[in-house]
Amino acid sequence: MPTDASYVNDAKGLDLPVVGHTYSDFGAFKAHYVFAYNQNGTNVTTSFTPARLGLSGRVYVYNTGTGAGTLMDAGAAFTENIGAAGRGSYIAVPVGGSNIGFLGDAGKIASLGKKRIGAVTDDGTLHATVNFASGEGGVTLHGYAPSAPRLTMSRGTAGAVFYDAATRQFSVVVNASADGTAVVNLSAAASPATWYEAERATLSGPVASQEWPGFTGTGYADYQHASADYTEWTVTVGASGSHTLAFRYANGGGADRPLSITINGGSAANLSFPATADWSTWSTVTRTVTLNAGTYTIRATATGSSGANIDRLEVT
Ligand SMILES: [Ca+2]
Repeated sequence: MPTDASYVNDAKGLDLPVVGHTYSDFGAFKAHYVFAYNQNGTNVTTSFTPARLGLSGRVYVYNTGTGAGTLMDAGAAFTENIGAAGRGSYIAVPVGGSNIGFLGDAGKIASLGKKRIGAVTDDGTLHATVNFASGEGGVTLHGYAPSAPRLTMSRGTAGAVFYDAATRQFSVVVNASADGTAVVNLSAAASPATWYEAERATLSGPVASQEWPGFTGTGYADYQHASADYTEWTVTVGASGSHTLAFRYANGGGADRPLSITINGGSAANLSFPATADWSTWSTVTRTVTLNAGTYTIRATATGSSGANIDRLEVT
């Protein structure tokens, strides 16, 4: 069923992809499935606001086609380019006190369908009941965690938990107990590093792109010009002292593509972004700075050569 927002768009004749929506209801925990397709081939951007689906607080939005996900506030708009003939399929789940964004069965489109996932609660630990068919083998569960998750089993058994620190996604294979169910308990420590995706920063010149895979969030900043183009983040520093600015990037251009870094418009200093093997190989360069607690704007400006593809800024 289309959301109210897409009915409104149709009624106004606006050129926006239709967004459909359904959900799996576990009481306080609801997993929302969002479907977008390009109705008329001219507008390629889909957008929805998780709060308007009924979510609040932190949410994790996962693209079931690309496997990319982004942690965001429910009140913000999730926007993604789905291409001229595109379709987009997303799962949006709440991220509660456990810090886990639980996406359910990695092998199912309705990954938190009630036939597979019987219950989900989050009381600081996320508890999920997994239902198995008679004689069924292992089921792969997956989701978001800001750091390697802790897993215990109340019923059934589990293999090793795989955690990818670059994407902040985990997966684990669980097996049923004799009663045909498994109950997993998951939690994760909040990460000391805060991520700021480039595609959600202020882009003056660079465009948000998704052409090359391996990015986090919903894309990266693709610089267009050899000078003046900039990406500007607003970041919050909690404690005064030495901090690391880590820029994740890809540079398949074969040579260094330095960017000029300024903080609050202060003195500029170039930072090297050396070539990576290709445009889908991502690396990180860092700069150490001393900052007092507070809010800062950090700008990365093209200085004589088009910039690398910038995925995100991490501040620790
Ligand atoms: Ca990104």
